[in-house]
Amino acid sequence: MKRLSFLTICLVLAGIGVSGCEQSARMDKLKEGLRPETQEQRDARMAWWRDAKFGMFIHWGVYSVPAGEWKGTIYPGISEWIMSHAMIPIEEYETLPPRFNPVGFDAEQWVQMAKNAGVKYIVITSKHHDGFAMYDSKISDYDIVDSTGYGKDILKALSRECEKAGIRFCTYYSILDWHHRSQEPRQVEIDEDEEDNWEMYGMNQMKPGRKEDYREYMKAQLSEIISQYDPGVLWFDGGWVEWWNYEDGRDLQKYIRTLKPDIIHNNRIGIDEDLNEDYGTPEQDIPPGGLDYDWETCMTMNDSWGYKRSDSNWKPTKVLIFNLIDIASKGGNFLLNVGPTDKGLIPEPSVQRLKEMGAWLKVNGEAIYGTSPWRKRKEGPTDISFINSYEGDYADFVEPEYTAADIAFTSKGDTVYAIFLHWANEKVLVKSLGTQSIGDRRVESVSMLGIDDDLKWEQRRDGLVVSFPGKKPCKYAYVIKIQLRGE
Ligand code: H79
Repeated sequence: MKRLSFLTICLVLAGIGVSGCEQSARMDKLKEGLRPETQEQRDARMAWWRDAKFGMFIHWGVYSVPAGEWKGTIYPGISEWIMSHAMIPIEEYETLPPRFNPVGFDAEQWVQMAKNAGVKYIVITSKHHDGFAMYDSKISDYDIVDSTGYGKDILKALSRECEKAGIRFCTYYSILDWHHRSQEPRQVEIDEDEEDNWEMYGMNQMKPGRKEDYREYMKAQLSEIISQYDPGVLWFDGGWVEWWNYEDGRDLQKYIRTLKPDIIHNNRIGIDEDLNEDYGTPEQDIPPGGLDYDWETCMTMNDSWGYKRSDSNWKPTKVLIFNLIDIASKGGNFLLNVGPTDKGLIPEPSVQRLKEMGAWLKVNGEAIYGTSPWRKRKEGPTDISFINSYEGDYADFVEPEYTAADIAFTSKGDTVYAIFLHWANEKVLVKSLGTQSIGDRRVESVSMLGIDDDLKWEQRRDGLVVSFPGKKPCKYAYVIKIQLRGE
């Protein structure tokens, strides 16, 4: 007893709580870092984000005007990189803002659409790599209020609507900046056979002696963003350039934390390999086994982040819903992107998919929001992740042949959610819930989300046998909720 309490005290002093090595490694990093924060404080700060599970990314800027085309050429790749792909000089790119007039933009409508889709937070580009600010920046004229005919601050409108709707408003900010005069494209040999010459703009250069200037500029803009729109998350990007180093990342981190102590920021602030950032950001990818720290997969619905007129490679709704399930079963968040047009409209295929995801979540949200991975991530022969790594054209996509033996799991306290990837017409066997697998833990009740009456069941050694109801409560995937007896 004495030894146990001594151990407990040590753990508390070390600030690592109960769950071992990985926490301990993180705490060491935190102790070295700038935020003197215990695990409990961190948990409290991250709580809303961890529970949220599903967010909407919005890539909107003046690149929605060319929408992937420049001087009659459709450029391959993501549309918000058109300045890089078409190697557009700053002065030429500056002709875009006057042409940007999103008369169809309706903040209330966008936020209602997000709400109905079941997203809990929105991350919008306040400034992408092209350097154009989508809010009224006082320290620059290169923004939506000062250089477009439209002249209205869309971040202001959206942040207000989000607050009304109970959705967390968050902002993306690019460290890399193709417009700021401190930087210039890298002089690289142009390979005409390459689809894009990423390095020229993607790895741009800082002019000698100009970095301090730019760091001040970034800080001033971030201070405006934080004070005016109170973002829950700062989603950094583009900190991969050579001129941005660890110290710069740390300094910026300290700065934003001073302005808003409970702010959350992603791992692209430029302090990679260091765990003193809040979460990882796998892009267009779902890690096969999840990650042992907080993470969020960001993904496009077609192939481009910004609106691209020629891009019709839309993922089927089912793929998006399965991705959300897969991610939840691995303990991550899903940040799903939309790219509005230069008229301020969200493309119809995106609207349609969000609506269907919302309908699914209305019935099954309980198995996603606020859940944690269960002791088993999945059972059954077909890997739900198969479709996540599909890189072909979705017109040719053949979905794997799922059966009612294919199940993903999430959990909340003594409740287990078995998410079936296929409908069953009669009885199913959930092997992972047999006494052989979960020992003494007994099942107390079994129901299906969206169906009123409890289901018939029997817990055997080899599994939990459940009789499916006579009718489907929704499309795509079906959740059996299993209440285990508390300990
Ligand atoms: O905002 C969206 C994209 O515009 C941006 N991030 C998402 C959220 C982005 N997506 N892909 N990329 C950026 C790819 C960039 C790749 C490269 Fe590089 C940049 C190739 C060369 C420079 C970084 C450094 C990756 C490889 C070397």
